[in-house]
Amino acid sequence: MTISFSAAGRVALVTGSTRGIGLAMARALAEQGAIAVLHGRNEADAEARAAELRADGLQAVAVGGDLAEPENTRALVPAAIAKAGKVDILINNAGAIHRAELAEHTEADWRHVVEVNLNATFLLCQAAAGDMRPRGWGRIINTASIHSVSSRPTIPAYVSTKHAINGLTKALATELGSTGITVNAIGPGYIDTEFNAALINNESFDAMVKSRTPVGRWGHSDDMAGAAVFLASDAAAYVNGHLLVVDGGMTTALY
Ligand code: GCO
Repeated sequence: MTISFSAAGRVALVTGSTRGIGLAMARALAEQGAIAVLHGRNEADAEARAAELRADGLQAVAVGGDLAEPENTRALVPAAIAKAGKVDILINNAGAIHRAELAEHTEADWRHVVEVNLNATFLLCQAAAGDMRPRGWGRIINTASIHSVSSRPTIPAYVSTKHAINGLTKALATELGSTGITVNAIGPGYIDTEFNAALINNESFDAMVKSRTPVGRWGHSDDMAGAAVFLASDAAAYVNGHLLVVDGGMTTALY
């Protein structure tokens, strides 16, 4: 048997893929032969990134919509199918975070993070699985976090939703496994994207990340791409319900 990591002939919808981890994953899947469906809150931004991929000889189209609004979320898989014909691979990467101590963590902030990180993921899994099912093949990859298994102060909504993503991944993996659809999660460690600018610019946090991560540095978006290509491939057909932590060893290290 030849092991294949190819995504040729597949359509991969990656939410939140105008930059950072989502863009790195979408590009990597396109490099493996997939049609990448890029997504951003603003469709024009996603289209600009898609044009860059196409200029590099890759296949890419764009969809848009703020996933804080359920009607946008519900429209996303149909929009991807309209542009690319189907969805074989769904990567739920779009995420929100609110950093504030409990007393200042407003109900609106809590609900926004829950909507984008958890509710939208559920709705997209439901819609994409409905499209994958008749073909008997599908890959759903949810973006979890090291905070799916741990925590830190000031991000209660984020930590709660990331733990829930781990649960949702397992729940759907058990339900869909017999249909040819696998459901897994990737748990990034501390990655040096714009999303974490506030942490990167905080000298003591930056030093903590470097000293507590066995590989000695922040992760890069490209560090997440290999895990995505693997989980999206035929080679990962028997990997189901797994949380693949990609954190340079941070959650393993207790000094
Ligand atoms: C924060 C969070 C995240 C982490 C992520 C790791 O910014 O407060 O810790 O953004 O980088 O949870 O996956």
